[in-house]
Amino acid sequence: MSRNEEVAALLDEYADLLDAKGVEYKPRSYRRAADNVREYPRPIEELAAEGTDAVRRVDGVGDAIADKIVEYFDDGRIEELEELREELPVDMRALTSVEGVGPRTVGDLYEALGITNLDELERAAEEGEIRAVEGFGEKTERNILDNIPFARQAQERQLLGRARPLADGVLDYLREAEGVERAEVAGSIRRWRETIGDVDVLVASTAGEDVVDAFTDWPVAETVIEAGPSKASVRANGIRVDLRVATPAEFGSALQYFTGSREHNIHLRNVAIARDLKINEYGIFDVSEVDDPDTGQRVGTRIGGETEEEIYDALDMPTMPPELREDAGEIEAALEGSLPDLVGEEEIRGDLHTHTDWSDGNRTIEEMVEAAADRGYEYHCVSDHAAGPGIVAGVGLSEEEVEEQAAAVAAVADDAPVEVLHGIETNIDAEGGLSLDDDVLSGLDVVIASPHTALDQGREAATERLLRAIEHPSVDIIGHPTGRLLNQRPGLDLDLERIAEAAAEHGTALELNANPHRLDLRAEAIRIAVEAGAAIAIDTDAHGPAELDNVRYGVYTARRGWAETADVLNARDVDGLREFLH
Ligand code: DGT
Ligand code: CA
Ligand code: CA
Ligand code: ZN
Repeated sequence: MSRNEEVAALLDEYADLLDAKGVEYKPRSYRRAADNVREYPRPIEELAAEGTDAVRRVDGVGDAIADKIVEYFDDGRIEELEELREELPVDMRALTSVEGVGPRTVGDLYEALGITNLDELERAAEEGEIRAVEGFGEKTERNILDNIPFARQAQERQLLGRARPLADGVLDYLREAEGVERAEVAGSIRRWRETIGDVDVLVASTAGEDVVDAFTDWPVAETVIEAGPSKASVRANGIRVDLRVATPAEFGSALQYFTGSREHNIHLRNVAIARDLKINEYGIFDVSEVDDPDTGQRVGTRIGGETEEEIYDALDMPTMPPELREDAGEIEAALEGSLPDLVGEEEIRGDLHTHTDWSDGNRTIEEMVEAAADRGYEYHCVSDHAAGPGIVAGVGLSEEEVEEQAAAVAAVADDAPVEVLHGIETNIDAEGGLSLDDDVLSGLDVVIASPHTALDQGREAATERLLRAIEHPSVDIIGHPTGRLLNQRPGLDLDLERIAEAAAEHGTALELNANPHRLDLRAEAIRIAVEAGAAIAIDTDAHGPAELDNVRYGVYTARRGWAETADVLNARDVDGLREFLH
């Protein structure tokens, strides 16, 4: 790992603080240097070890900046930056996330009112103190006040499950708009990250301004944040959406660039440099005849860029799915020809974890089974809550109710168009014990065991607890293994290697709960599970028919975890599934 990003962040911070103090010009050169350090293909610490002259080889880095970088690696700090931090002890990141508040405003407000954070900013605005500061007026104050709630929210990343439908909507809209040849999402949303900073949209068109006009007229857009000839940003449903327009000839390279991740792109660019190629958002260029490829964006002989395939192809790689582009070994695998053959959405044959109105679901067994059939599934498992720790009294099923439900499920199964399985979601208590007796559990088709309480216990206890459930002969699936809720609680801290190995050994599947608030196990854990040979069950935990659609978030998260079709329990046909369950 190189430390370029770390140094770039310090230079950016330095620039912000200079800005806040009203210094002219200098901030710009620090930001430029930060960008170039960030993108520099070699580790900056190697240059720093060679001395100031070596560091100056980075574009835009002069003596003053090079000295600071060397100082940072020598002393672990930059004296002048420390001084500025002391002079201006502000939460720059939070304050500048308020629309209309830049570093300069932060400096002025600190000087005049001593404001250092969002709470203080809000209080000053509410009390009318800001309008009294020179250069500020009532309107600015009002704007600041209006924008603070959004700034607070923006500090939290949006759930994929909220951002993705918005992204689908803007694509549908843009694809109908005048002058749009292609429209795709890019960025983290195209990589299906579990949370999203903003939604990036890329359009191929020769009529940039028309596309920008259509975009800013999108009925869902609440506010236009900025609009230029070939890019614009709006806020919609509280989420920032960035549009960029590329020419059709450069669309592929722009899509590749803006899909990221940044780490993937940096690694890819280094592969290119080693072959005398240059890639950027404008294309892929042969620069073997060029003395200094950094002199411009479109230097050398252009060899592709209309499609993403042309870029990867020129580097002797298959075009890898966006979900893999995290620089987590995918480039090495692509060069070796060993990329995984990822599970696909259409390969899921049924949902193994769903609820009905027998517990806290909102539909009958018949309605849920019908919804599964409508989706084209081959099987469907009814798995209501068992009464027990963490389940509201009266909601979970008692042993008698499980027996009664078995008869009800059998009645529906008789003439259902899909195979109907009767399961239960039992609770794993803090010590690993299960709700319901063994003889009840062993009579069911599917037993899901989930942790619902004591989600803050330590790693050792949490791991032991789950291991006990994994080893239980009746348990088929561990439901939402960590119990995390995105942006709300971290869930159990598990020794995943041990969990995954035990799951593989005992033939217990680990769930990838596709509910967008959960996505549990997360992608990185799925990868560990798959490597250990554990089966993955991609379940929605649906409490109504519409939630069955959440399966796509599970599938794409599984893909981010390098899961192949054979790794996924509910990609098996009924016979294969039954074999696993027995
Ligand atoms: P997010 O929005 O925080 O969830 O994450 P991303 O990955 O969507 O990041 P974003 O929106 O800042 O930028 C979109 C993509 O554009 C990013 O994944 C890679 C590319 N990109 C943006 N800035 C840079 C950069 O400075 N260098 C490189 N190599 N790529 C960049
Ligand atoms: Ca983004
Ligand atoms: Ca963006
Ligand atoms: Zn459930």
